[in-house]
Amino acid sequence: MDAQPTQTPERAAYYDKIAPGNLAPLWENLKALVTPEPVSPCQPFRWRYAEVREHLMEAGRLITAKEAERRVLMLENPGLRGQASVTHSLYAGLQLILPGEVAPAHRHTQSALRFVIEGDGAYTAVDGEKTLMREGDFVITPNWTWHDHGNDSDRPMVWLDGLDIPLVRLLDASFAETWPEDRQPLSRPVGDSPARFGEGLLPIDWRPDAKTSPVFNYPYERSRAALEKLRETRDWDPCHGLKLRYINPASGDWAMPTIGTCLQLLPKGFTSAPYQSTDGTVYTAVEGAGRVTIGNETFDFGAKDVFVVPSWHRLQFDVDEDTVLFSYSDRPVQEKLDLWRERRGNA
Ligand code: 1HN
Repeated sequence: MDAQPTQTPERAAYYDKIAPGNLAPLWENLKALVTPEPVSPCQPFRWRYAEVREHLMEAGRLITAKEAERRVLMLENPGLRGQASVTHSLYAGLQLILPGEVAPAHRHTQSALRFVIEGDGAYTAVDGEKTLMREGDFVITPNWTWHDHGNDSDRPMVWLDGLDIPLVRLLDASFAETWPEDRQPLSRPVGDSPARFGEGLLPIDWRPDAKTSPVFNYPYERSRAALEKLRETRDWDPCHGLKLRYINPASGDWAMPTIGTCLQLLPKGFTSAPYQSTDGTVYTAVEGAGRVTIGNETFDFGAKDVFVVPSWHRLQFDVDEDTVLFSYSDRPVQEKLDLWRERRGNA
């Protein structure tokens, strides 16, 4: 099982002979293809927000949001440079919209999430409805929905974009269209979706026509309050502290079909038990500070920093303050394919 086949001159000559016919011997590749545990080219990495922010503000002087279509610095995994990938399946970027700017309307088959890092009051419009965004809000652009962003506030707005770009590329399923004008027409008032879908109620005859949650803004104020209330029970998970997943209220499933999103609280002084899972995960801290060990690398992090934990890398937190982490991964996809696994502690 462990030994690779022996290399011989005859075999090498044979491989050369069959190569022009687009043929290759499985037996020379089997061990690398079917590994006993996940082997990922992704590497652990942490981006310090203060450093990326400087580059982003410089980009703000180099190009407008309109010319760029989306003024984003991609967070590329150091093991996947040039592939617009933060993990093998997912993309991350930091997007800047300056006061008065518009990022013009388009739609695509890739699903997107926005997690607001800085600013207050810029909007995104999704299929005819605007939502205003504040720090810590988790906002969804479901696949194939028209979306444009604008900043009518007086401060720069920065958010973390998470998309399933590499996954859609793997499946060769990308379609995109642009709207003829910068802004799409609005057909519903601000607050319409939260009223219809975000209050534990649903319109009587409404049936979902898509897998993505019809709630497209999960305000931080409410998610944070939930965590704060739950801490009273001291029901800390040794690996996760207190961890909640964002759901689609119409199905109870993850809020997005391809990207799983969570918000968790680690109390001041908490050291987590080691944890591994097959879903490479992107994290950003909303509040707090501490250290994260990913595989055999330790990074310190503070609020607004972003870090990536590749598949099956041992993850451990050690925090100095109450720390709130937002995270996203491809876990919904892996679960549906019966591929997702986790390992808790050193078991
Ligand atoms: C996109 O549409 C947005 O709408 C952001 O803000 C990042 C990266 C790749 C492809 C489409 C957005 C994107 C994107």
